[in-house]
Amino acid sequence: MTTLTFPADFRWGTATSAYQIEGAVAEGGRTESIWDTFCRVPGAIANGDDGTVAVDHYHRYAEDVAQLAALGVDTYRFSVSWPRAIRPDGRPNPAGMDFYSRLVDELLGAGITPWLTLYHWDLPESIAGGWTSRDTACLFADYATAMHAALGDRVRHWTTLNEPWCSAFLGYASGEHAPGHNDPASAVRAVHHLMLGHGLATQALRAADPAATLGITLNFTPVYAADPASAADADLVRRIDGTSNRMFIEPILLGAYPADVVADLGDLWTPDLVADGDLAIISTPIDVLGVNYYTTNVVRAPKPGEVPEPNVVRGRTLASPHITAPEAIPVDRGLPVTGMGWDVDPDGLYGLLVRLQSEYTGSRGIPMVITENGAAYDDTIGADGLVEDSGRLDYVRSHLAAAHRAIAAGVDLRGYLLWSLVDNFEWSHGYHRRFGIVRVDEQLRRLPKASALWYQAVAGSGTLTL
Ligand code: IFM
Repeated sequence: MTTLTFPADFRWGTATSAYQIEGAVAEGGRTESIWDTFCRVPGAIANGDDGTVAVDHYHRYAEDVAQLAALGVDTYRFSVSWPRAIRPDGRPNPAGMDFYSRLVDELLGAGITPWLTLYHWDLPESIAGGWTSRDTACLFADYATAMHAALGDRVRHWTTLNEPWCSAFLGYASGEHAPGHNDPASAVRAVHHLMLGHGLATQALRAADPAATLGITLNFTPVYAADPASAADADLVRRIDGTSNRMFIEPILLGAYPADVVADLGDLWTPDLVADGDLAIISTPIDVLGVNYYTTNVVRAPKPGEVPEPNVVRGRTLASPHITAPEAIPVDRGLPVTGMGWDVDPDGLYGLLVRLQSEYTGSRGIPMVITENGAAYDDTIGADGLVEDSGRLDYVRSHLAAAHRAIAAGVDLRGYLLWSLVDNFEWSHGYHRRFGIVRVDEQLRRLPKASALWYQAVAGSGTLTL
């Protein structure tokens, strides 16, 4: 048996997002988000599920904070629903602000640090053009300012965006996420306007509160060549890594979009897209980089005559979200997979953290926090009523061991926020993909799983036993 000890000030927590847990979509003056409307598109969401009730966190937030307190974690990452907090006319919605104020007070009362994400995909439906419109970036900064005015006296950790790759490419290219568009040109515009929104919001928050901890959460998916000696495979990796990973971190930390990605995008990258001064705004210094990691991919080029599988969503053939590498063929490595069908690859997390530290964050003195990591598995309930989720527990244990290895190798990693506290609405997969360490049953009762009891011991001791 080996026991790994994490740094004494390492942050332990869990994460959720508003649309996935809150429900109460028509209460307290909340207006519709793009996810409310997208969920009504026939076939968009498995089983016709939606976030109308979700896990009713809006009404049960105190119970959920009690679950966090029982876990003994010190940090909770949640997101604010923009259409709950801000009215279509741009003014704050008092009932919405009051909900988040009560949530923050409940957390602080339990000794838990609130880690607030401003945007986890539920854009107000009332914003014309969504992220294809440059104006949305300015509205996002106004929203950040309003949230800070309401909560800045108690919230010290602010994340602008969660996973802008998903917002842009799943929302506007593959159509798998709201608003469900299939237009690569719109996806590219969305990338830049999301990045600009991040920069403008960071500037607004910094001006309001120079001492706050500001950052962004990016989802990184390392990609490897099936044949390291193949130039064609290597070029696919370059292109996919470009649009999945480098296109988001480089404007923020290096102040420029990767030139090869811009070249690959060709006419999709229109001359009017980036205005003078945009990259200076986008690269406004941040204090922490949020890293979401779930899996890695291996790809190969098609053999002569081989036709790649089309990317089919809801019966329609779409442009691949990897719009610069639609011919990439995923390779099965025979690794264990989660309930999402994602390869379990903890070494990928280690490699990612080391790469981020050496290529991007280390020289700039920016620490990282894992703001999401976790796994969906089918739950089976034992005779004693406990969910023995050994698959999830093993997943988290192996990834924590990889994180520890990265710290030992010199990576400045400051925390781990497990996705997710509770089972919730897993976007186009609906409710049957369960990521929670606390089960939510049909009556919306909360029941800690075996992984929760285990995580409580890990977080409480700051040690991991292998
Ligand atoms: O549930 C999502 C979350 O909203 C964003 N990151 C990935 C999770 C699992 O798919």
